[in-house]
Amino acid sequence: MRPLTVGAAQLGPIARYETRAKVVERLIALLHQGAERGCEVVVFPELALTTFFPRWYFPDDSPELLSYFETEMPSAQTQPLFDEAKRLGIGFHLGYAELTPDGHRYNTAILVDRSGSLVAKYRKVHIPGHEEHEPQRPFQHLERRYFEESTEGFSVWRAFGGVMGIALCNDRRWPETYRVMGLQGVEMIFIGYNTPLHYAPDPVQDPLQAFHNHLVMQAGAYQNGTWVIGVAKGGTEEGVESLAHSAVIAPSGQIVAQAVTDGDELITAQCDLDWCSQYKDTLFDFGRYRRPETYQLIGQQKGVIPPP
Ligand code: CDT
Repeated sequence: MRPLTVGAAQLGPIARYETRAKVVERLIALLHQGAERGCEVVVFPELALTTFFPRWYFPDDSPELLSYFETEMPSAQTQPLFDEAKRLGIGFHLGYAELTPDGHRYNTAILVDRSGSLVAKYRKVHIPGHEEHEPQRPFQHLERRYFEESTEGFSVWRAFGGVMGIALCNDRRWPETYRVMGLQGVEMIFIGYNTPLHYAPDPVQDPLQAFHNHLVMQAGAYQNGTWVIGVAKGGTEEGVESLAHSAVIAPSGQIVAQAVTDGDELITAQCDLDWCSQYKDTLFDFGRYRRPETYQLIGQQKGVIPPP
């Protein structure tokens, strides 16, 4: 047994003008619940410090747009979270909007260990949505305007007694995300998400959001023999309904804990990292059964090229 007690700290809505201080108070309250339940790591969602601002169009130099980005981590406003986590001896995963000193903007997540040291930084690879203002939509999804696609790809890190990986929201829908980490021996993947229930390009998908959410994460977990911790910012935020359904998923693909509200809620599970090898060493023994020479198109080709 290599047990790791994990808390998935789902967040309810964050209002447009809610201060960082107020949000950090909410995160610390969830950390305290985590401490009471013996958590070693608490997982906060994507863009956990602010409202999901890509729903609005802002000109590039808008002060409000810039106000949603962090220029340092920790900052004066987020330091209390780092301090309290360290005092409690709990590690955490946190998603936020990052503005680098040379002006690059990424949708980022970090992993901090139980001693308060930064273990990992991940910048979102798959950026969904659109680049230009589309006023015919009930709300925007302008991630592609506000964030660059990271070229750094998917890494894994040794932490918490295992091999940890990070992906963010839309990344979870792509099998390559899990497989690239699977090939590096990942044992637990943290995935924060903000998923509006309404998908303007094809609203027929709206009632399937919860199904698709679990479908992709359960498949990714099972096919790579890894734990997946999916954590939402859910509920109705500034009039936009977003998916909750945070879940802890075992290497078998089974959901072992699931949120039952769409607000701030901590779900916990004791995750045996040794469970991974039961899949990695049998049905999904990559070294024995994979046929990469037959998959070359995956690494070489981006879009679909049907036969003539
Ligand atoms: N945050 C994020 O990546 N959300 C997307 C919405 C897709 S629709 C533009 C998701 O895949 O859940």
